[in-house]
Parts: sequence; structure tokens; C-alpha cells
Amino acid sequence: MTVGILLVDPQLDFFPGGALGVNDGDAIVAPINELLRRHPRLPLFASRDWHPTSTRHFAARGGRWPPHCVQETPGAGFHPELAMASAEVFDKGTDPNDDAGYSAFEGRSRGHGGRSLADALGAEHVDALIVAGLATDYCVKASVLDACARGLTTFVLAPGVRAVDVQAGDGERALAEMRAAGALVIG
Ligand code: VGL
Ligand code: ZN
Repeated sequence: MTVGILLVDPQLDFFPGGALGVNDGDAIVAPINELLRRHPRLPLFASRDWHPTSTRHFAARGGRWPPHCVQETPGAGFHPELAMASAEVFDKGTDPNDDAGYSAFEGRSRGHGGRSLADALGAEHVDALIVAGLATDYCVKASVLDACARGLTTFVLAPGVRAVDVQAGDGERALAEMRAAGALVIG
């Protein structure tokens, strides 16, 4: 088994004070950094919510969200305290006409010829993923369900995820869905 680490959208707009700040989101930084410190040689991947200024993902055009993670804005930047400089970054949510891009598997690499995450994992013979990031009930869930569907052994680092919880309990329900799909919740 070759294990990789996937950090889902650890961007400032999803941390407290951001445009779509997740309650207690700051709590994910220390456990993720601990994971990275203990396993510095594991292949590291990160997705980035990377929206155009106007998109069907945003409420102004019929979507469900306030503007967040707009390309090249400070809120779209990764949390500066995360030690993830070596990550291969996959941009998603870039299509203005599509409220999609919740899963990291929909992203395209900023390097490597714009390869998909699935192609990157294949090229690096990664067949298991430890997943952390924001938010449990949206992009983490979508990414984990895709990883499970692709046959990857998928671990969710519980201390490294937090939920939007539009409805109370959404985060817990999302974890239950991930478990039902075969993901192993660890930590
Ligand atoms: C996300 C809501 C909207 C996420 C992205 O990264 O979980 N949630 N866009
Ligand atoms: Zn988004």
C-alpha cells in the first residue's frame, strides 16, 4: 500500500473570519501539521476551491453560497500556518456555469500538464489516502466518497476536519455516509 495525504480546501475563506468560515476550523491546523511533520515523505496533494467572480455556485446566480475562494483573492489562499508548500495543488470549481467542483477529483493540477488527481495518484502509485480539510459536509465528503468509489483505501483524519453544519448534525451525518462507503475515520 502506498499512502498519500489529501488536504481538501484548507483556504482562508473556510476558516473563522473568512467568507464561508467553518466553526472551529482553526482546530484542524495543529493535527494536520502534526501528520505532515510525522510523515514528511508521503506524497502530498491539496485541492483548492478556485471560483470565478461570477458563478452559478454563488447565491447571486442561483447557487447556495456567498462569494468565497474567488481566484487570486486573499481568501482563496491556503492557511499560512499549514506546512504544505510541497503539495501538488488541484484547482476546482472554476467553471462559471456549473455549481460543481465539490470533489478534489474534479480538480486539475496547477502543474504536471493539468493532470487530474486520479491521474496523479495513478502516476505515483498511491492507493490509499489520508484526507483532512474543510468542510466535512461538502468538499471533504465529496472527495472521500469519490476516493472510496475509485477503490482507494480512504482514511479521514477526524481532528483534521470540521463541518459547515448548515443544519445541526450535517458533519456527523457526513462522517456516517463516508463510513458507510468504506472510509475509515481515524485520529
Ligand atoms: C465548500 C461550500 C462551497 C467546501 C466549497 O470546500 O467544502 N463548501 N464551496
Ligand atoms: Zn465553493
